Amino acid sequence: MKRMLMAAVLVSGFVRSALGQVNLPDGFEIVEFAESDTLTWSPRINNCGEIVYVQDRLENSRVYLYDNGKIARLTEADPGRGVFGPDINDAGTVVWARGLLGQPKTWEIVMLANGQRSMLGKGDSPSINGLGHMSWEVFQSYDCNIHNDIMYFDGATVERISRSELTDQVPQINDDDWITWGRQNFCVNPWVGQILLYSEGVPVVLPAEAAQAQAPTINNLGQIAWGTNELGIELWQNGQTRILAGTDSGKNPRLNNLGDIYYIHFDGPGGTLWDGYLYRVSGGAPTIHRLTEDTVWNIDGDINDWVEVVWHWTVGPHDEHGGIRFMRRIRTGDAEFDGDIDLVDHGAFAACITGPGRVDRLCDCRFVDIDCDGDVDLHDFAQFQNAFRGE
Ligand SMILES: [Ca+2]
Ligand SMILES: [Ca+2]
Ligand SMILES: [Ca+2]
Ligand SMILES: [Ca+2]
Repeated sequence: MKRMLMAAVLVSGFVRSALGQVNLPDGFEIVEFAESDTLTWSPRINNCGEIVYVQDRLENSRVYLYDNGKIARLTEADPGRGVFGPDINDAGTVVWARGLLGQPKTWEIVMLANGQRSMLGKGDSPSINGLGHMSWEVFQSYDCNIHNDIMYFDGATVERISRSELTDQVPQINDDDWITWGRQNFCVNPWVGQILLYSEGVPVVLPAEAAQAQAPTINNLGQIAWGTNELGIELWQNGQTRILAGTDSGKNPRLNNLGDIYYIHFDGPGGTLWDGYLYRVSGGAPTIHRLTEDTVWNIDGDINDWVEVVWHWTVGPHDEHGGIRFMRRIRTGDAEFDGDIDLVDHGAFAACITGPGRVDRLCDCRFVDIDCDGDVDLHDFAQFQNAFRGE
């Protein structure tokens, strides 16, 4: 039996702010959900458009799953013990950490797969790949650095792949079980940071121009990108590192498997506002799209292979009011986004028909749920027919 609790079906509202210099890619729109007074954070998205995120302050936080307009709560409130850092893969397996606020020795990894929950051991900051393999960190001790072991889970056993006297954190894994993470030294001033890659049994340091490399992201092309404090986004591939032109002082990048990157950048008067940006290569020549320009902070997020981007926003650094923004594909009946609505799309539509009534995990069929009510039925077909051009 599924243990998730269903929340009310959401009514998504369009972003209301005037977005002056915003330059969304063609065929996308931004919707908002999960607005709250008590923190909404840490969204991750898979290729089915499913989004996991955390809501509420850490001591009382819970994991939620957004799927094509519906929100389900995956964890119950457990006063004093929070959840954080969720991730989700295309199979719908969700993983997160839970534990007591400020007591990292209590933190442990929880996996939810096919309605079954399991505990995988101590740790936090889990990252899951398409095979259900994972990486995470395990707190050991701290001085001026936070000593974390970096772990690899192959679906059956957990193995430690790194231990250092520096600050190793936030490992990310791709489908080839390559694991990358940042290693900082905060015992020197200014601090310094390196990016590591574990792909052949021993961690190696990747060449970086930046002295303060941090927070890497990895994809299935074997690309690794990270933020720097001074240079913009650096991208490593096949032994070479280069700086991505135009991403000056961009931070916290997230790669999809096409090489597109969501990142954030300090904008606005006095450098007081963060905005979300998309560095896109899948549309042809690299283009930079500014996704937001308003008076709130648009911060960390994630991107999938449909170039859909999710991130969280907050009123400001000391304000817990905020929510999730989701840049999704506009639904026109074009099922594979090649710019037309033809017999190929007609075939996709026919294969996706569900009849009336919400269906979970529509996945790629969500794109022909044209009226966004969770099914693919005759109402959607009527809209499809109006748009159909034949050929
Ligand atoms: Ca098409
Ligand atoms: Ca076509
Ligand atoms: Ca319907
Ligand atoms: Ca529908």
